[in-house]
Amino acid sequence: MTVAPARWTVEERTRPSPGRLAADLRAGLASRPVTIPPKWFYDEKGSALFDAITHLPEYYPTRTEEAILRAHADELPQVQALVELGAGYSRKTRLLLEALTRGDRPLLFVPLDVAVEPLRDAAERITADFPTVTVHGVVADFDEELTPLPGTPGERLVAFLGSTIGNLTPGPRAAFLARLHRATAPGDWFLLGADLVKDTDRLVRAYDDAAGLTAEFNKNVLHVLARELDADLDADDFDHVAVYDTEHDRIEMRLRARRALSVPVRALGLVWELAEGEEVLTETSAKFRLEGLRQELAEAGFDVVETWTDTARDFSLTLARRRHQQRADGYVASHESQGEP
Ligand code: AVJ
Repeated sequence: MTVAPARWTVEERTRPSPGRLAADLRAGLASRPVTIPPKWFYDEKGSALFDAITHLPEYYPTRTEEAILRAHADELPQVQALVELGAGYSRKTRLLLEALTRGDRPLLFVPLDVAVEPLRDAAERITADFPTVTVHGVVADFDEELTPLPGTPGERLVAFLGSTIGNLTPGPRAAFLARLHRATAPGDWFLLGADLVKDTDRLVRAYDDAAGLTAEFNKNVLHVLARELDADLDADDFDHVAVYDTEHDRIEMRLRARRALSVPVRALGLVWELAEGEEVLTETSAKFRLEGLRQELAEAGFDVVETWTDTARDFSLTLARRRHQQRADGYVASHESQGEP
C-alpha cells in the first residue's frame, strides 16, 4: 500500500477564546454608543444566517462580486501562491483556484481564517478537487499581525473579497493595510472586493430584508454574548435597526432596546444597564468610491492595476500591486528590496 504525501497542513497561530470576547465587550461597554465588533456574529448559527443572507434578493454584493470575478478571473496574474483572507471554500474561492491552476499549473493556496474547522474541511476538499494545489491553511485573525505569509515573496496574490474590508472604519482600515504591507513583498498582488456607494434605499434594504434574516443575524450576537459570557440577554428585548450614514458612506446596524434593561453579565461580574430606546452598534459596513479606494491603497504602498465593476457599478474588484521601491511621496529606496522605512 502506498500512502500519498499529505498535500495540506493547517498552522494554528491563534485560538478564538472567550477571553477575547470578554475583553471586546468590556471595551465596547465603555464606548458610546456601546459597540460590539461584528466578528462575534459568526458562530455556527451566525455563519449559516450570513450564508442565507447572501442568497436574498435584496443582498446584491455576493452575487455581483461573483459575476465580476467570473468575467475577469482569466486576467489575474499567474502567481505561485494565492492567499485568501477570511476564506472558506466558497464559489468565489473555486473560481480563483480554477483561474490560477489553468493548464495544470501548481499553486500554493493559503486560506486564512479565525476558525480551524472550516479550514480543515476546505483543505481536504480543495486538495481532492484540485490535484495541482497544495494547501497551507493559517488560523489567524486579520485584526492581528499577518506576517510571515507563506509563499514566495513577490509571487503571491492576496485576495480579500466580499467587502469584508467594509467592517473597518478608516483608522483601522489604514492599520490593516499597513499590516498587509508588512506581510507582503514588492511585486505581491492584492485583490480587493469592495461594495460601492449607491442609492440609500437599496443599501438599507440590503441590510433590512423583507424576510427578516438580517434582523435574525444581527440579534444572533445577543445569543453569542448570552452563551459565552453568561449574560441574561433576550433577543426579544431588542429591535433590529439598519441606517445609512451619508456623511461617512456607511451602513450601521444597531440593536435598539425596547425597554430599559438591567442585564447581568456574569463572566464580567457586572450588570449592563440600558435605557429604553438605547442603540448598541453591532456593525459598520463602509461603501466605497473608486477614487477613494485607489488613494487609500496608494497611501499604503499598493498601486491599482485594474478596477472591475458590474455595469450598474454596484460592486468593485480592484487588483493592486505592492509597489517596488518608490513611495507615494516620491522617496526612492535604493538598496533594500523589502521593508521600506
Ligand atoms: C460580510 C461584512 C461584508 O457588511 O455586507 C451582511 C456582513 N451584515 N448583512 C456586509 C453583513 C449584514 C457583510 N460583510
